[in-house]
Amino acid sequence: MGIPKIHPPITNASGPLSVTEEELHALGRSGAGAVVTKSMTHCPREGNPEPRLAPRINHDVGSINSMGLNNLGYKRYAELVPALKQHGKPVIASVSYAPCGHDLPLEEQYLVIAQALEEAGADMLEINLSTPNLTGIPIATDPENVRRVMEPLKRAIRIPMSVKMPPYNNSLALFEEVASLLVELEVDAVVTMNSEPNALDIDLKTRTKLIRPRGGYGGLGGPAILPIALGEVHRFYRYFRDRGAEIPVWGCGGIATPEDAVKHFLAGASAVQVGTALLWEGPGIFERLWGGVERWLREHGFSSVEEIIGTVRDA
Ligand code: RRO
Repeated sequence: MGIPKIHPPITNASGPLSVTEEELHALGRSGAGAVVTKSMTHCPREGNPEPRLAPRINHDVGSINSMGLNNLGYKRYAELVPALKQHGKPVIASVSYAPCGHDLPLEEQYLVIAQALEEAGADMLEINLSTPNLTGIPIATDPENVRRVMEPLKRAIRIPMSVKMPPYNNSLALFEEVASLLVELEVDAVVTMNSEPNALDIDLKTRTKLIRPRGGYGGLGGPAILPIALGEVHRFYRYFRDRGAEIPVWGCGGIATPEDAVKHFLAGASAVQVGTALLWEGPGIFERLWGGVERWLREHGFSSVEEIIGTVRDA
């Protein structure tokens, strides 16, 4: 089964404003090309203690979060899917894992959730292998974990599945290992990147850390990570292209303006996701971003995003 058409090729990133029924319907009504749910787990979760989100850090360069997988639990999201599909755009269910009072192993939790959401009619699954906020070490930092989660899913699930990856900029050997595994596993798309793990910021007036969980460390998102995300997108794009693997790369990280989105497309993204800036601006952001991307394309003599994907030139 092919990937659903995402038009415009701009969606929310899983997490911000995508937890509750109301938030998901607001995304359905917005100019986003798809609705992506908050990462869901086997059990409903309240998430980490507050304060767990610093939405605007250090001159608005980004956000730091340690939400701790606050979500309604997969059964509730499965119930919501049919109504969300009424908005006429793909519903992408983000699937994750957290320990939850029983001993169902990691890969079985992913499988149970994925099967339920497929049955509920989700158009696609985004397998989140990269939350920084459980242990500080994203699951996909270990290629064995990627195999352990994805092999059973590939055997059982018929709808398309993307994988949401952490940044690999500080370990290119690990990147190669994981990228080759994703080719072998024939994933349907790669979403890169999740928030940059283990960031910290400080309020100078009170001399306190901005968030409480995990010693004040959380995932960094927003404009601060744009260049890192572009590096991740381009690296995956080239890796797949050079090996003839037709795996689309969806860019996520640091998009707050139409020009940021255009940079992601030039680096190789065929769709993009918006997290921190969605939090700042609300679901109206999708029309602003897409309007600006269309204007940029027109002004530069292009008639579609497809014409610019991966066309960045060497300096
Ligand atoms: O809920 C979170 O703490 C969280 C998740 Br699941 C994720 O994938 N990325 C992130 O920055 N926060």
